[in-house]
Amino acid sequence: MDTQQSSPYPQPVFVRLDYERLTQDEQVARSRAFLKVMQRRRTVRHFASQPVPPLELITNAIATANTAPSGAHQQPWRFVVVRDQAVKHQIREAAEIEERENYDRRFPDEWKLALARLGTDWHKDFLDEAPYLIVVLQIDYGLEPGPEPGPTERHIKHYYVKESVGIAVGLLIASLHQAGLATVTHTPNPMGFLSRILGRPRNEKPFLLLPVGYPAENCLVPDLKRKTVEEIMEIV
Ligand code: IYR
Repeated sequence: MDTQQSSPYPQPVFVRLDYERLTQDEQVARSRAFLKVMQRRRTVRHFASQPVPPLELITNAIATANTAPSGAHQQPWRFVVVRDQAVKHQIREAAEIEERENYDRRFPDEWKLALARLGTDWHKDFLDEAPYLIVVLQIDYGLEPGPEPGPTERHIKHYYVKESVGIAVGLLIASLHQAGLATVTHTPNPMGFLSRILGRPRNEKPFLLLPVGYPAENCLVPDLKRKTVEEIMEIV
């Protein structure tokens, strides 16, 4: 029997890989240059409100995030760019309510101890100050419209949603950084208020909030050191 004919699944379609083989010297040069750029990335919590970076930098970074591998190529992500001052302020007010609760009541001492060297607290001025807030949402399941709205809609299961969105956010941050922009990965949990303020559909869940902009003048960052590659890498 011809199994290909009888498969209940669609046949895959293949195209030739677009790939350019580099010389080893070129590989090493590019690899070192990228490392050098990325080693200068720092999480920034103080932004200049002006100038506003060109929107194309944000669009290109989101297009770069969209190149991430994802479970079954379902690309279970959505990026909402907030640049409206009033909406940013609404987000700040709602985030600070949650963060105040977190720092005052919800975080155990152990967590506050771990955070101490970052110098963070419930105040989130950066949500007003950063010219852009990128709200990253995970799409937990696809929604295919049925013949009529409501219960006839079909749910399509998505796979490895958190892993896929996490990888996409890594690429997003790398793109913004190499374009000369600063970010902070902010998760003012619980983040349901973002769905409400931004009117997101029920299959989208906030994953994180990424304020983006130029660092404030004389911006300070915590004096942190990274682990060395020897500490994190093992060769077997
Ligand atoms: N989301 C809180 C607390 C916080 C938690 C972790 I883990 C951090 O690495 C940094 C902060 C806040 O943004 O303050």
